Amino acid sequence: MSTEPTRAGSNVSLRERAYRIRRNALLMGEVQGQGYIAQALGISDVLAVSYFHALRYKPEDPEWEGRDRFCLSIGHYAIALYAALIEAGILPEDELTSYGGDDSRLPMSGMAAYTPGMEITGGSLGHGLGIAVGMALGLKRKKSDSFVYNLFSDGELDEGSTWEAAMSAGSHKLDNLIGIVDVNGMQADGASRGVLDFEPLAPKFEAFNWFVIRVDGNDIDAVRTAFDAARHHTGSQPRIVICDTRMGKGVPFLEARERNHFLRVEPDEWRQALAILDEGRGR
Ligand SMILES: Cc1ncc(C[n+]2csc(CCOP(=O)(O)OP(=O)(O)O)c2C)c(N)n1
Ligand SMILES: [Mg+2]
Repeated sequence: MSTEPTRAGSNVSLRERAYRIRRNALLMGEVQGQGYIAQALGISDVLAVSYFHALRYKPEDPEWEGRDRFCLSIGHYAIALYAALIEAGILPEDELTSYGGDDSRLPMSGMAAYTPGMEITGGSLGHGLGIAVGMALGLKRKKSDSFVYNLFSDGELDEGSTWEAAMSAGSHKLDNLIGIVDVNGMQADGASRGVLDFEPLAPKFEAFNWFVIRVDGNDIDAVRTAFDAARHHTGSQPRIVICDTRMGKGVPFLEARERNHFLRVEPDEWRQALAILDEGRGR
């Protein structure tokens, strides 16, 4: 088997990819009438860079040994990952309408056993980084040059297990591990900083021997540059890209919602949201 990396299509812009990921997420959300839509819209730019710039994978062979692993620590962000996996050609587009249904491969909380391309099962917050540390250690022992990416949320910064994993990664000098934290400023109980104030965040990871970059997670060029810097950093240390994102990004009336952890969207609003996205396509 070829060990050449394969990325799905290269002649489509990252902005267009992000638009299509957002669109897929809205179409899935519409099936259920509600869901973790604001997070999906917020993280789409990061997912576009991940799947169409950074990650090495073969869409037709999601378990290809030479792939980079993309771990989704946050089970409830599954809708966002499905949207990206569909765009990447790892999941078929026509499965989108099964989202959240009985016997669907696309359950509302991510399950590795159900979904091609879903590396880990999330749901209980704070475990993804620890699993990613184990994967990164294992890959190193096998002399693999694959990277492990782990996307986790600012709510997961409240979990002690996240910090145990962070210290472990720094101690083991895991230069094949790239953390991505979505600092959208919100959690189920309201503003993140009102629950536990994790700022200043960068120095905390630096203290655990991580190479840290902080970026506007909705500035696609900045995210791409940050991902490149993280991957090509030459220090023997894990890397983290802290992404400040805006929930609901791309659909202003959803951005403006206050209780946005689990959004209920009225039937006519889905079409309005899609029309707004179409208007801003590629911008
Ligand atoms: C260990 C654990 N504690 C509590 C929960 C319940 N829970 C689900 S999502 C969530 C909010 C987590 O924060 P974040 O992921 O930042 O929320 P978002 O940005 O999606 O609003 C909580 C507390 C859980 N899933 N796991
Ligand atoms: Mg959050």
